[in-house]
Amino acid sequence: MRKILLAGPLPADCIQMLDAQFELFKLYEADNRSAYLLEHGYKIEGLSGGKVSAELIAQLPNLEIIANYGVGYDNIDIDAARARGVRVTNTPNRLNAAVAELTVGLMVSLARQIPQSHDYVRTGRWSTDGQWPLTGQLAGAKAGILGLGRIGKAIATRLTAFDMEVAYHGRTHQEDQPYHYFDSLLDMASNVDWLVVIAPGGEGTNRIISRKVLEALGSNGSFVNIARGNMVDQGALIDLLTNGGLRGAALDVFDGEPEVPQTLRELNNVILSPHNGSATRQTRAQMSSQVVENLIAYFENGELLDKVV
Ligand code: NAP
Ligand code: 8YV
Repeated sequence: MRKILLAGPLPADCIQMLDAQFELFKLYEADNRSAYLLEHGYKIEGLSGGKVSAELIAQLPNLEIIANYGVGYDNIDIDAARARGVRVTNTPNRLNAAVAELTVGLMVSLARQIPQSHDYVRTGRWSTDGQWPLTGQLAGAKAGILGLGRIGKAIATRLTAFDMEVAYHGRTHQEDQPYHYFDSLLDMASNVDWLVVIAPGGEGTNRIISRKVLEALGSNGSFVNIARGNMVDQGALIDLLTNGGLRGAALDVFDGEPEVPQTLRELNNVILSPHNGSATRQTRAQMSSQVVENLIAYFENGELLDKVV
């Protein structure tokens, strides 16, 4: 049996499927990580789960493949994997609908103040304090998507169905797409009502949403991050949300999550979600199978179903 290291916990169904096919080594259960790696590291041929640093890869001399649980792979030192000839796979596509659905849900919640007005009814204030104030809406507004990839496109079709005008920014103008392309993120931010971030995290996009970009979105603008927390200047985001420089924000991801700054948690013009983009029973079951399928295909035929490198 091939030997697979679980560097971090995975969902129970994924572990169960892996356990039926491979011999598993659970690094996250080890009392002494270094001793565990000294004892078992040389046997390991595959890896899934957790953070995969260059240091960890160096401790696994026979590692051939990392099958990431997730489409984003900023948890893996890709350069170190590539340098060692270690292959990497991820879980694209099967989560597109779930992530796009949550994005739209957060946007509707922010525009229509659903959580706040829900509390208003629940706490009995409707009958004493009167009608809830008027809110904004999505229909008729302009959305700019940073990252019109697999998930970005699923978001775009949904926002179009909500009668929004959709534009996008990325490094490439995708001529086959019906949406307006901005070659500058700053220009896009100045021209839309909603800025939606769904490009990959990692070093290449660190703080790509700078204070300048958020200021360009402006006081009538709403910011949505469903990608990665490190992509945003979170301090600037909080400042602008606090002083009226932005209308609001809907956030599924945070810099330093699961810690979320108290000032952000206390604002009324935000909708906060605990990195739930793909977190439906159906999608997570699909992602679990995808991890296992990637490892089996590689070890049986040398095939990379969802190749990163
Ligand atoms: P994808 O298909 O690779 O799309 C990524 C898009 O981002 C592409 O359109 C790409 O276009 C653009 N992009 C890449 N680097 C860029 C840069 N430096 N500047 C501007 N645009 C850039 O990826 P996906 O499957 O849609 O997933 C996107 C990301 O969503 C993942 O990497 C992950 O971080 C995040 N995610 C979050 C959740 C959640 O639970 N919240 C769930 C799943 C995924 P160009 O190549 O033309 O630039
Ligand atoms: C997480 C995600 O991977 O796929 C991604 O990039 O952000 C999510 O689906 C998921 O939380 C698993 O940890």
